Amino acid sequence: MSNEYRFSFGPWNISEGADPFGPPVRPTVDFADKLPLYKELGFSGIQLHDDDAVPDLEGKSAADIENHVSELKRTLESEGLIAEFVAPRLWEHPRGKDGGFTSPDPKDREWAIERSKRCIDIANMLGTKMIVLWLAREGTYIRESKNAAAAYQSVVDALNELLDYDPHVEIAIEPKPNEPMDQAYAPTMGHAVALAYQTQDATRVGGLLETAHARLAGLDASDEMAFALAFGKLWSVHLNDQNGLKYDQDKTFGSVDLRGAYNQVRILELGGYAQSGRFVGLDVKAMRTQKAEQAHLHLANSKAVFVKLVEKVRSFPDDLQAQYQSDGNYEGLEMAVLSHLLGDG
Ligand code: XUL
Ligand code: MN
Repeated sequence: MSNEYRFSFGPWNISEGADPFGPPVRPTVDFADKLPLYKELGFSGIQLHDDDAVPDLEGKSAADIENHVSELKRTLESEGLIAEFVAPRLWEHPRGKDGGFTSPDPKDREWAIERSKRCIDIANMLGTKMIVLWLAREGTYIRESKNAAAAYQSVVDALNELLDYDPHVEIAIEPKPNEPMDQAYAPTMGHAVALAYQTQDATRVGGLLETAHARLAGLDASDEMAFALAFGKLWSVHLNDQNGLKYDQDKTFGSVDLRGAYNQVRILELGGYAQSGRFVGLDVKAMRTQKAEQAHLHLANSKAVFVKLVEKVRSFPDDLQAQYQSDGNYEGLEMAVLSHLLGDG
């Protein structure tokens, strides 16, 4: 089994730099023009939303969708790219404005399930079993707007319907505690894994852990990964970084908390993640100040930091750790880790 990691990112990670306070500052890069960058930067996997794969998805017939996806499959193959997963972008559609699966309106709930089934079809056509559910608007702006207990059951019902629809589908839940909602129903990996175990086939529901989302929940990303790993449920990651309990920033991996990044890599190493064949996904944004020609460096840099940290983890002397542990000398262990990261030992 290989010791090597495979890397992926999504086309939205090369963006025009718009934020809630200002419009785009870089020209749009066409989807087709993003694809050659993957190989150039050493990425073999592509993460897709359903409407990244099929633009204007809602207006297309089943036949149109099939034609579009088979052409995309050929294009991805010619670029040497593997589709890691497809994710239904439920949060941008008016029907999903109060959450799809947990909307008080049964028509919205039906729409969310149908759209997710189309997403499974697209994933299958692209040769991947995995869909990712970031339950973006499944939550509340005000507590009184929903019955939270009933809402959790709606999520489980929806998961069951999707598991029924395709006996091979694997569903990875991406937890996030807030943004766009004040309070989300799946804020942590604990919630994602608990939901998985409530479904009719827990073996086919897992999680995707994003660094920034864990940080926003006030949690340690490596512990969140470890929790999923302990139950065989870490099916993907969105590595990035985050400065404090603020808006979701999607910064370059390791750029804020290098020690935290080291610990995420360490836990992936200890959990045999490379050998599992799962992708190391990035979910990073270029700074708005970045020029168009350099608006891919955040991807190259995140991957480079990851690869360097793999070396750091692999070269940390295990016997030293065992010795500090048995001496109960965690101050010593801490300094050994810091020295190692600083290149002194
Ligand atoms: C949202 C987020 C999304 C998902 C993919 O914060 O992380 O990019 O990862 O839709
Ligand atoms: Mn993400």
